Amino acid sequence: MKKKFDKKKFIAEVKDNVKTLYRKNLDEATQEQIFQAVSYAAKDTIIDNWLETQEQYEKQNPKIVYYMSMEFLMGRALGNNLINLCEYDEVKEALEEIGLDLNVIEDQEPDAALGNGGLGRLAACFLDSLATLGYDSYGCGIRYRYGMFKQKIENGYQIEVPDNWLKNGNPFELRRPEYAKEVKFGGHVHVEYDPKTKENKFIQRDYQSVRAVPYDIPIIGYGNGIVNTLRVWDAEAVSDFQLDSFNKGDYMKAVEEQNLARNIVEVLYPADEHYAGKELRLKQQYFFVSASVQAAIAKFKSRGGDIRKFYEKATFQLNDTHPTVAVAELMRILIDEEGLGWDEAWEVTTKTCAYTNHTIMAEALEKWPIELFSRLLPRVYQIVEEINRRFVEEIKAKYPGNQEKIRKMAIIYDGQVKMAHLAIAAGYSVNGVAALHTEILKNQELKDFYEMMPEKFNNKTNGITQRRFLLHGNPLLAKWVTEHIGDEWVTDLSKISKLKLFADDKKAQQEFMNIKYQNKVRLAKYIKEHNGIDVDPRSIFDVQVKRLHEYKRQLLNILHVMHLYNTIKDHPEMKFYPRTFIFGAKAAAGYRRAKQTIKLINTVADVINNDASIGGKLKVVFIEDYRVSNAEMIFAAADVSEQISTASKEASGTGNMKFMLNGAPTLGTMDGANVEIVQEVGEENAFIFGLSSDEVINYEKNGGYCPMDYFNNDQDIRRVLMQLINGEYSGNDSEMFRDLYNSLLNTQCSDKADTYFILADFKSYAEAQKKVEEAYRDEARWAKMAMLNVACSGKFTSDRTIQEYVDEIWKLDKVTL
Ligand code: 26W
Repeated sequence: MKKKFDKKKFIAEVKDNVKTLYRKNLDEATQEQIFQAVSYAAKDTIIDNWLETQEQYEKQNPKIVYYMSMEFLMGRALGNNLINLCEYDEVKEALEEIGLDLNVIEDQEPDAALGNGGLGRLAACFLDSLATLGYDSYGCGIRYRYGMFKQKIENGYQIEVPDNWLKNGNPFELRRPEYAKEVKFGGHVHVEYDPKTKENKFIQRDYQSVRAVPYDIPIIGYGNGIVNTLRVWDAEAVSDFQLDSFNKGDYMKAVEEQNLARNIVEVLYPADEHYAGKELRLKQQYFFVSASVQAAIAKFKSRGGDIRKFYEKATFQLNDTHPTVAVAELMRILIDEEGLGWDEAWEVTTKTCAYTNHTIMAEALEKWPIELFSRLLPRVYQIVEEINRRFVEEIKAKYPGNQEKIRKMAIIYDGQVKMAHLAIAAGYSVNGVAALHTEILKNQELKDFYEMMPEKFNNKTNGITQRRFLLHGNPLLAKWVTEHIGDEWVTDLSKISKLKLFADDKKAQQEFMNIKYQNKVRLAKYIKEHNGIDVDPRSIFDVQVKRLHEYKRQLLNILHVMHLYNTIKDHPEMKFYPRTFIFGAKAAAGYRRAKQTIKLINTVADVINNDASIGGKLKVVFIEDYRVSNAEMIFAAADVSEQISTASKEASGTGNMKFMLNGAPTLGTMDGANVEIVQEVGEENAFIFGLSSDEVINYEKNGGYCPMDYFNNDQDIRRVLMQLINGEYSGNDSEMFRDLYNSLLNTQCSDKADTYFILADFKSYAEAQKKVEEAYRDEARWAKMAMLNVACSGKFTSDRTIQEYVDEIWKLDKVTL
């Protein structure tokens, strides 16, 4: 099945591509042009497999999952595609022969950053696993012209720079205009009685349209010849062709539709866990959802299915509430276009849609004002109203006379359309993303829904793909693992537990630590090039990389660094193992406290890194523009994984799993998937601290938390807090960090201060950090601990997660080529 790699042919193709694309010979081409040429050469093989896969799918007609997501954080494609084609080493060698370095070529590729953080990267890992496991699936999303902004740090502050990722063209995508769909906005609904069917017809009039044009991106299964599709929709104006027909002469409308099309896919909203109710965002949601639902139905019908049995061949997984309008759009098409009755349509819809919740943060919940929703989507709104009317009837039947239940559970209430309620009412499955998170959903956040329909609720603990985050990102360790236990771990990560046999082996420990050291050298070089800072690869690399958010508590980390610095200055004679604290994080552009925290990290870094008196014992580095491509290198080089969110707030986390897979023990709270990581690796191989989620929830419910007590009673805390406002880190500007100070400490005991319990957890965090240092001093102990983290990471592959989704939710058929 798999064709043997033909080196000569590949080299010839690369040369040919450079010629046809750029009218150049190889030696005249830039590295970027060579990247394009190499990618097109790889695409050649991919297209063959893609054709063959889709042919098989047509023949076998398996059930398809449509993974609907506003975000797909794919990162770079070339290296990963070569890995999954099992041609990485061959291509590397071929390129070397003509004097080219694959690493340099890979570095030319911009990240496909069509996502913010965890939710978007999870979607990308899921696609990789779906293809590798052999399931017919589509990722459905938006082809944003501008992805996640690029972050520059100027004078310690974050500056957002537009991410023009398509500037040089995307060699892997395929434009498919023959599958374009029309999506309608606005206007009003005209009701017409049809004497033939004796039923009303609902016709949208005076609307504006855009043409949704799909771009297909190949998703390559590992070593199995399967190529699935990520379908991202671009928007084009329809008016070009409509002007010639019934819209003739409506010039203003044509121009408006041009603008609508231009705006709709322009940019990814760079806000993570924060809902802002922007009209354009709702347009984006309906745009890609409507096009995707239309495409799914078209495919189903082309395979000769009876629309009343749509759910037997298709399922929609809603990645958070962002695509939830799919519920109403499917109803609309089934009723208005396919002629089904309400009950028939509802049966299909509720057997098709399933919803994943990714956060309990209240500010992330999507609620659309009725006015906006009904103006933009008049027919869809009618349908949501009817869904709500019937749902409220159900609530009434179940809880007679209980107005409180209606207030808390209705889909439309207080002038708003609540998307989570719609997703739960219409979905056949509601899942959380880690065991603790799902329990919190069932017992707190979604308690009423759980009580009413417990059968819908289930947990699917997140996972990550070991192909990208070990095989590609950490080639040295990947090779070492394979040498010791064979290569089955690449497609069956449970096999990595075989490494446990080597945990006490001195030679294995040394080799393992040596690989970590080399990865640290690689990162140190990157830091030198990008930050101009010298860091010692022999120091402990303590890493926190993730979106900047108060609940993730980067502030706790940097306050502790300030405390360590105080301690070193006070006790220069004290033994202290050299430490490098590494941060990487983007802040939402309008999130002031998050941006202040970045500034604080950078000013603290400036002071500490330039203080010769501490003899380089402590370094602080803020890595600019944290993203998938540099993440791969950062995980590989980490000694310590900072997972320090306020317990109960981090739904799962997935970075925690990437660190573990790369041999960095967790320093963390009992939050999200950390709980399960500790279960797998054992408490003795992690550093756990802080309030439990029950304690946090109890404080939140009943009050009684007083951050001022900590300020009063703990000198170390008082000292670092005073340093926020005494100019120590701000060139004597006592106002620069005043907001941060105030956020932790109102002058009275106040429920509004320190909402994320930083002061409550400070001491136990500092103690856990001491234990890290102690453990690291004992080289054999540390090596064993780090190796056991790798060995116990088997559960956290997205292959396991996807298999659970398949078995318990989607019920897909497995396809083999
Ligand atoms: C409407 C604005 C908005 C944007 C993004 C609200 C919420 C989001 C996401 C749900 C935020 C997110 O990425 N959540 C993360 O999802 C990961 C994958 O399940 C989890 O591992 C993280 O814990 C969770 O924060």
